[in-house]
Amino acid sequence: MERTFIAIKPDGVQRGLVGQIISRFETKGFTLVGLKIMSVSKELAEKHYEVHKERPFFPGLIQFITSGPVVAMVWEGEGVVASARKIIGATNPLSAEPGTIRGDYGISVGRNLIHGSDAIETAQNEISLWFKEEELVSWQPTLTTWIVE
Ligand code: DAT
Ligand code: MG
Repeated sequence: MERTFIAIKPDGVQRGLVGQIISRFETKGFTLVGLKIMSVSKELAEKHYEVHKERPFFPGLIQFITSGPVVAMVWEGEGVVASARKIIGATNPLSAEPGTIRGDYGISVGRNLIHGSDAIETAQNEISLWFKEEELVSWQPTLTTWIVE
């Protein structure tokens, strides 16, 4: 089953939005299979954002993501990678549609609340970077037949 990596960034945690953000994925019908709050090391942050290492915003991005607790999650379900990106909204919260997480809660690209994997392969790499296999729980919610035909 398809899985994606989602992280609530330090601004989302500090602003007390963890519950509301988790709710968006839960009520959509996706299944939470991994969850932890953690301090992010510089090494993990740099690996996670490696594709952006030449960009001018990279140092600020690493500083920000390591500046406070992050809530790391793995969500599962059909089409979850692309759907989660839609739920999250555009990278710049000012361009993100109302109804998306970034569209509803943010105004600044450097404080955009949440990360979501951008493709299935990226998701697999990010999940193995952030979680050990034994930290993930495969389970079948009893509600499934009411959500998936
Ligand atoms: P996304 O998080 O939507 O996948 P991305 O992968 O292009 O966006 O960039 C990763 C993060 O880097 C993004 O969430 C916020 C930061 N970022 C991106 N572009 C930026 C910019 N022009 N200025 C400042 N920060 C930026
Ligand atoms: Mg990205």
